Amino acid sequence: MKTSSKAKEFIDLEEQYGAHNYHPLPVVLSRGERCYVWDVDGKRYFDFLSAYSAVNQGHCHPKIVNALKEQAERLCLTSRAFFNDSLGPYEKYIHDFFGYDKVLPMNSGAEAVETALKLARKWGYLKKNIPLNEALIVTCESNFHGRTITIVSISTDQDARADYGPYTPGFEVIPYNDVKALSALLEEKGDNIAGFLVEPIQGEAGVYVPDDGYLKTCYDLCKKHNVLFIADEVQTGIARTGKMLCCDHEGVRPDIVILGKAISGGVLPVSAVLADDEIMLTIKPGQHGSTFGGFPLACRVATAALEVVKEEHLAEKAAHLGNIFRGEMKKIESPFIKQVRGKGLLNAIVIEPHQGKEAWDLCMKMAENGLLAKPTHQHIIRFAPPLVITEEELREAVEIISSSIQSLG
Ligand code: IF1
Repeated sequence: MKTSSKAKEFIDLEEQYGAHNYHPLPVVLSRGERCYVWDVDGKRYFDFLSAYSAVNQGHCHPKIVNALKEQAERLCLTSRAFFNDSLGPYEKYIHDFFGYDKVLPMNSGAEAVETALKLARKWGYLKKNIPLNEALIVTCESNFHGRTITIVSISTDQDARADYGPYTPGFEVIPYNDVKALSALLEEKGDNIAGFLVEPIQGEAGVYVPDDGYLKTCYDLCKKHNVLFIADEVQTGIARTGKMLCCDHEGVRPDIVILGKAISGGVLPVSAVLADDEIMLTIKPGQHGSTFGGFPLACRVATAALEVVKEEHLAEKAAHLGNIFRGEMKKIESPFIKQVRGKGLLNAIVIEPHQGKEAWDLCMKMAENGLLAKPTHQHIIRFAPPLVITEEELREAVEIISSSIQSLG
């Protein structure tokens, strides 16, 4: 893949003046529309990352962008020191949309996860009567919940956590997709356990889909031990996996739902924590917050973004197109493809390195051929296009993926 001198200028600027905490593909993007992005040289690509599933509604969706423009000209930020005429209507909209008593608005996904952890601890002390400072929260190996000190404290990924200690205590880590491990831990320490935090599908781990019934069984175990079931739907939520929430596939209604990314259609950093009164009202004024959390701009943008998901039937589309995508991927005969997995339009192929070529090489080849995707963990490539992609476009993209794989050797 050739990098133009124009592209190189931008890459060099980041290299020279930005922290080196990422290793991007050498593509410099400057415009986006629906499922496409264009680089600085005008070359068009299918976006099969969707900003890690933040852009489910497609790039620069006109309805969302208009909501942004209209509100930006009226009122952007008030802080929560005063009321404003965007937050209340948004909160009611979220209540009607997801069916929880209350929402606590934040900005990044990590902040929403932190909020859920705080809520679980508060609830643990105030409602479950766990002795003070003894509350435990259970998490899973290979999780990804964000980048704060507490969240990396529960990570099992050395890149994410090394040299950031001392780590936050009060967590237990068990294997993912292992009901017995959860059951045993609950039997042993259930009285002190406030919550179980889980991704319905592990994204960063490589789109690791648990066995059917896993979430439901975990939920039932949590209920048996009076433990909060906390779903991190930051990546799996908002129609990505073929249902509005991934937990909907198993009819599970989490006690706490964590949302981020696509709740704003990728237009602003917006996140949210949903819970019923018994849990949410344990946090009192002054006990949690954020300057931007629930700011008027975010409220209007997120409302528009959720309206788009409903109006354009994105959950149904994701379910339908996901089946087609996995079906087509499984038809490709190549020594490179070890496994195809996923749900809805959150998919991955596991690459078997072959003739010295690995996932990164395939991503470079696909970029050359007009499709962007990113490897995770060296041997896995995630495929998650915006949900507004049409079936025709999806089939065109499948052709690019297929011919790129064949041309690798
Ligand atoms: C990075 C991955 C995706 C998330 C879940 C919370 C957060 C995330 C389930 C935090 C964030 C990100 C962040 C981004 C890479 C990325 C990612 F590759 F690491 F796994 F999406 F697939 N819960 N995921 O997936 O949300 O604070 O970022 O808003 O950190 O490099 P955030």
